[in-house]
Amino acid sequence: MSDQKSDKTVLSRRGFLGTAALSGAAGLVGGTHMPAFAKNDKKGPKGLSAEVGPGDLDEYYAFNSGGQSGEVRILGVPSMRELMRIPVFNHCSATGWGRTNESIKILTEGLTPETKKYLGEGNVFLNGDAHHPHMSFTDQTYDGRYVFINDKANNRVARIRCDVMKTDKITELPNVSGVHGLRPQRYPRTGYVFANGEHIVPLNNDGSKMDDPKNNYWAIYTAIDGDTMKVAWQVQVDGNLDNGDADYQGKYSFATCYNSEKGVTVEEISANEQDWVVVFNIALIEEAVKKGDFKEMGGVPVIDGRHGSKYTRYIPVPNSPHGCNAAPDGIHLVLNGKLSPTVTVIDVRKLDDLFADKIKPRDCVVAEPQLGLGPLHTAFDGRGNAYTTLFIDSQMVKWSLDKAKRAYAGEKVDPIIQKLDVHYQPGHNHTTMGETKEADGKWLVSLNKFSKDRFLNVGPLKPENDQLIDISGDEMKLVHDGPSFAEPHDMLLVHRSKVNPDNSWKRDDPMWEDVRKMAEKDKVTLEGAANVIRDGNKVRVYMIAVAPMFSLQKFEVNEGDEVTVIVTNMEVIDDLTHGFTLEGHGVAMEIGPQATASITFTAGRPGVHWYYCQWFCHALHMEMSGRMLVNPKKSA
Ligand code: K7E
Ligand code: CUA
Repeated sequence: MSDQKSDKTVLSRRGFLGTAALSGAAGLVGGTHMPAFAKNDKKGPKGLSAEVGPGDLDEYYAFNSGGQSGEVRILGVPSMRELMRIPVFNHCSATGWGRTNESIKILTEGLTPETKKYLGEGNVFLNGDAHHPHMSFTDQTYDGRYVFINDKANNRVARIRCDVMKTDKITELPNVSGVHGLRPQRYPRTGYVFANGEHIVPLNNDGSKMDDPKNNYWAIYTAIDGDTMKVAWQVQVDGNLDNGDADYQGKYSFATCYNSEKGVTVEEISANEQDWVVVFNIALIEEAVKKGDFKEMGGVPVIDGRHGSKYTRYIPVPNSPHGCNAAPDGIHLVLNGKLSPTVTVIDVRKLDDLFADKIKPRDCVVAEPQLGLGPLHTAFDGRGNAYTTLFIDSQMVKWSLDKAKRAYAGEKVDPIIQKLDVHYQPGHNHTTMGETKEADGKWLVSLNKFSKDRFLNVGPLKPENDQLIDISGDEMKLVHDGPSFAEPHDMLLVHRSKVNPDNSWKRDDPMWEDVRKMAEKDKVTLEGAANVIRDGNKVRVYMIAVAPMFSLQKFEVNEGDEVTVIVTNMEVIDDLTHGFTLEGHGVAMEIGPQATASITFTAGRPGVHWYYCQWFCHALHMEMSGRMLVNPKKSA
């Protein structure tokens, strides 16, 4: 089944960059592989069914990144049904994310002083580029507390609370450009969230040292405290940082580098035949922070982790490696070669000796199988098999870790078990529970960057294609195509037993702490019937929502007033969400059962303006409305 001969083509730089990356030649981004399965066959080889009947529940939650859409999406697996969208770095018309006071606070409070100044008081970034959603761990497995995700576009890391499936903290990382790879600490718990700065920039990026990138530009590795979402420490490294992972022991974390050259053009960046993976020694770094062996920059400790540092090691890896994946055996780390047809396997048990300088960096390598063209990411089934995406070959390759090690040791054995065509050009892949010690080897999802001819034509912009593959048997079997909008880079697949969201908000939730304090000052309660408080030209309008009515069906303000509307949903029934939309003011928000939400705007338009509930809630939902009367300014 394996096809190693045809993979012997070692990627010449000219070949890859010239034909695939730059020109997008038809053979490389076009589908040269025919689908090797019956189109309507939804059963895997062992009979695992992707069919989830009406009313039946999926076995797994998938948390998909929304890429440049800036959000996170929840899917059910194996049905691949999209269940929910969680606004994170984006702006959401339905929920008012980016517009409500509660979301603006979350979107602004973690910004650096420079960014706050640049955006101006109360303004938020409207975009983000979300790549890597990962759940918090306790003792090497998912614990259902949080999902963390990076924003490459505006250098942020966000946290989603899994009890209500809403974002609750966003932190901008100082000193960093292009926050890309992100992974939580697996053991003893999260703990740290590790985030990679992909782009090299001057350390004091203030315009003073913009030339001579080789000497003046740096990449920064960040550890964020997952409990407080504050930066714990940063490490200055040589080269750049792409993807990362953490070990299963809580001792080391890792980041791949594809720009050891510190180039600033494609040619420069991909010049070297080898780049590296950086290994971070967590205990030594923590000690350095305690002892004060750092420079403080942007309010956080920055440790020198460049070559020669005792806090890091650099292990050479061919060639511009991308994905960085720790196997659930707790021993192996796979670095995906990208421009090299190989993946490099490291045994993390050798790292103690590496830091003690008893062995050389490459002595940590225990396998380097040649898999095919464009290996980007690897997932695991918990049975000793690995699954690597081949971007250029448009394939998923299943291979044996053990055989790869034996081949590296000189034995004549082929580690490749099977290659399966995927449609087309896969980036990340993910297996059920595959990044935990509870990897169960049931399903694999291939997140493909192109769909081409797989769906009805929707115009020049095509969906991506998230394909579901049954890996429960000896052979991988493709069972489902899943179109998705821009652009799931990564996914986490967690068993439903680990995730237990609430059906309703709790009235003492910290989300509306500020509004509660405001109500106390105004001597009203959020749960009280209806109050309009005037405070100079500021007006606070408190109301509750119970289907099919707002407790205020009319309120009056003056032109120019700054109006804050605070709505509390008093429903005790599951799934009874209300909304508040004010016509002609760009004002809309979601109010979930037992939640409070608030929104502030200027009453700039004299006249009658209706507000209404935009969340269908009742047979009289259309009638769930009221009027804001704005008195014109009296002319002097
Ligand atoms: Cu490979 Cu940002 Cu994880 Cu995209 S990265 S594919
Ligand atoms: Cu309340 Cu619709």
